[in-house]
This record gives sequence, C-alpha cells and structure tokens, in this order.
Amino acid sequence: MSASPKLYDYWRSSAAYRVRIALNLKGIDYESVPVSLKPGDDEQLSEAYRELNPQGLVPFYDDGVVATSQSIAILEYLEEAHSDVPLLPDDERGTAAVRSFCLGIACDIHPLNNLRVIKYLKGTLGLDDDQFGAWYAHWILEGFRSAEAFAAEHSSDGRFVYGDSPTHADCCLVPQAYNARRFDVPLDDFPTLVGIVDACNELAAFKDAYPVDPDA
Ligand SMILES: N[C@@H](CCC(=O)N[C@@H](CS)C(=O)NCC(=O)O)C(=O)O
Repeated sequence: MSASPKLYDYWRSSAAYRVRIALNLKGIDYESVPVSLKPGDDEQLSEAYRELNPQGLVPFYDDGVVATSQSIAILEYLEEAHSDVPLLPDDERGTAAVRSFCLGIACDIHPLNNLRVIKYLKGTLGLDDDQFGAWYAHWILEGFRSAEAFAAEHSSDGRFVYGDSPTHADCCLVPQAYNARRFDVPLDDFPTLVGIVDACNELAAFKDAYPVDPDA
C-alpha cells in the first residue's frame, strides 16, 4: 500500500464528502487531489481524469492496492481494509440496516440532484430557478421522510443515525443535509436528522471533512 492514499475530490461534492468523513473517522492520512467540478473547469470530464475514472464523477480513491470510484464502494473497501475503527455495526441485522439507509441516500436521493442532472434540467429542459428548486427539494424531502423514521427508531441517543457511534449512515446523512441546506430545503420536519447532523458536525472528523471553498 502506498504511503499516502489519494482521494480525487471536490470540496463541494457530497459523494466525496462521505469518503472524507470515513477517512477521518478511521484516522487514515490521505492526499486530496482536487478535481474541479466548477462549470467551465469541468475537470471531471477531462480526458486525463476519465482515464482514471471513465464515469467522469468524483470521488475516486487509490491507495496503491485498490483504485475505485463510487463512494459506497470506497466506504465498503475502507471498512474491510481498516477494520480497527469499524463504521458498520457488529451484527448482521445492524449492518443490513445501515447499508439500506446509505443506499437510500446514495441511490434514491443524491443521483436525482447531482450536478449533471441539474445541468440537464436547467440547460436542456429549461427549468427556471423555482421549478428547479421544487425538483431539488422534492427528492430530498421524499427521501428524508423515511430517513427520519429510521433514525428515530435506531439512534440510541440522537447523536448518530444508528446506535451510539458513527457509522456509514452518518457519513451519508451529513453531506446530504449539507446539500439540503445549501439549496434552502427546509428541514423542520426532520428533528432527529437535524439533531444528528448538528451533533456530528461538532466532531473533529466531520469538521475536518466539511466543504471549504479553496478559492474563498
Ligand atoms: N454514485 C456516485 C456519485 C458520484 C457523483 O455523482 N459525484 C458528483 C459530485 S457529488 C460528480 O462528480 N458530479 C459531476 C457531474 O455531474 O458532472 C458516488 O457515490 O460516488
């Protein structure tokens, strides 16, 4: 394994943000290699980056042993390769529940609001800002309704989605809530989720992963 794993990253990518949190929680030092998704830069679509990841999306992770795209695949790999700090419950039922929560966010909310979808809605289909805002909010609110019920059932004390320690579920929830707040989606109906996000954001691993614009 190389001394410094590389995370191909963009500060505001919520999928990359999931991985940054997991790396921090596990205490894995890594090098962040910026791939600018900023319209006009579009480095994710460059030939050089597509040679690495033909999907043209971030994140991409390479530690010299495994080189892979897809944040959930990366989280699962990190779990296998760095099991000293577990981010999945130690029983099958809990693990299945956490995976289900994560895929609810990663497969059923995030892809509907991703950058290329936004570009298509606003550019190709010509949605105005209000129509786009309604689309964006709809899919977050729809997904967060079941996420709220899940967290209310499974969180031990309101600090984490499942049980009393951080899991992949928190790695997925916190970035999705960041996206919601970025686009002013009201989260008043999700007190359990908001409490968890705010509690997680007090922890160093989450703070250090928080999106910071390098050009600000
Ligand atoms: N399912 C992928 C999603 C990756 C993804 O959509 N990344 C976004 C940033 S959050 C991206 O690279 N978007 C670039 C684009 O849409 O052109 C994962 O979980 O890694």
